[in-house]
Amino acid sequence: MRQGGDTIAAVATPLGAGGVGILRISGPQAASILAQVTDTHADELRDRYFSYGHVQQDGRRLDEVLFVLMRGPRSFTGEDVAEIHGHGGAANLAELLRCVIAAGARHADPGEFTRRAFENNRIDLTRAEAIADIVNASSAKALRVAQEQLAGSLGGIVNSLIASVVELSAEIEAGIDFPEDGLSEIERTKQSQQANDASRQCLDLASSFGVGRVLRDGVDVVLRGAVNAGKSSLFNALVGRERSIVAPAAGTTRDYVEAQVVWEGLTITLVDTAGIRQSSEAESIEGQGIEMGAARAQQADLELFVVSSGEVAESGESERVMIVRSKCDLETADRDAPGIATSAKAGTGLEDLKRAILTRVTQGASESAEGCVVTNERQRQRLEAAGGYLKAAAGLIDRNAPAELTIVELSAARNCLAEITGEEVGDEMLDALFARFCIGK
Ligand SMILES: Nc1nc2c(ncn2[C@@H]2O[C@H](COP(=O)(O)OP(=O)(O)O)[C@@H](O)[C@H]2O)c(=O)[nH]1
Ligand SMILES: [Mg+2]
Repeated sequence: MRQGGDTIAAVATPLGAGGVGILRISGPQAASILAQVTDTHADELRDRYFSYGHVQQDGRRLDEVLFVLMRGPRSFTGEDVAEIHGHGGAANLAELLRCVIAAGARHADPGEFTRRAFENNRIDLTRAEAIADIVNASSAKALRVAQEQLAGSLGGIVNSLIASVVELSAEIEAGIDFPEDGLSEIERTKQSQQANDASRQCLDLASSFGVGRVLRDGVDVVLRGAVNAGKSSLFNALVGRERSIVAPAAGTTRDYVEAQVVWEGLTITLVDTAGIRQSSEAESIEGQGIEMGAARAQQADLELFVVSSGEVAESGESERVMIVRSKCDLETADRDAPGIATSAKAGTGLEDLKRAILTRVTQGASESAEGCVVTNERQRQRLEAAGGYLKAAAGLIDRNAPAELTIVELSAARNCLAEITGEEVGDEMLDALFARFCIGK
């Protein structure tokens, strides 16, 4: 990532046909570049007022546009920010961007606008990450979690945890300076309780990652079972369209087919795999397909083991495996057999199956006491570490250990928490974090 200080530009809207496309410019030269490309006087540019005009290059009109200047520090990045609203369309926006680059801006790196907002203290790291999550949200629930995080719910909780740890440290530190006063049993109990409470809150938030991940990324559900069990038919019935080939000939689905559905606001990726059977040659295309399907099934959150009615399931229910009976419209169907009874042909049992899947994948997944969830592994890991240090600190207080030792644990906890909000964070980590943003964000 290059140093800030120069002026960056990028197309902020997706490249494709659209009514309006937006070009964003940020940096010390934003105003002068905007004035130059719109052939306006810099003093005519009023802060936060939209103007109508044209982008021109060498006296030639490129597009009819609306433009606005938002002077720093009251802007998204904290720098001067200009926006040019032109007509949508990849070719038009590319031409406008070329014109802005020719006027002195450079192409922005992925996430560079948001990174500047973070580095200029406009937003903390939890909110920067929430922006990426909002942009990428594929379901209503994922969007809600990201919006809450953008509103500062996680940042707020982490900041109050930091405040509580700092306060406790100060109190203990004061005890070092006046050791003759000694610490009463009551005070010690109170301090250890405070450390324990903070620890529990950290661990509670860390464990919300289970549900946070499910809400943000959705879950993978894979269909497995013998060839001809009716997996592809069930898959199509659940997806609601013909996505996977269904045929009476065994071995029709060669490797695996995926489709995304959104059920009750939750993104579910359904995966149809090749059936399980000993292929005549392990090296055959079908054999490879079966292996690919098995590998894909390994990564799934839940496996639907499909068994034709009238046949015996060769796999049992488990935490990861749900038995589903197919073809229940057939005469041979056994009503008392285990598993959820479905018929792709008659369309029966599908709602029961959906409900069972949703219950299973959200099982035990509760949001933290504050109703806030942690959505990425980085946050989870830092919270768990902070929780560990705080617990250790509480133990030291209980044992009346030297105050210096307790303070070491508390400051380690504080550093972990500060990494979540980005108060204390290395360049390398920021590079990795912003690299997952798209250009123009
Ligand atoms: N009667 C009946 N036949 C079904 C049903 N689902 C699938 N089949 C038939 O079973 C055969 C295998 O289906 P398919 O979905 O390709 O199974 P897969 O190999 O497990 O993917 C096909 O001939 C389907 O028409 C069902 O609900 N009822
Ligand atoms: Mg199939």
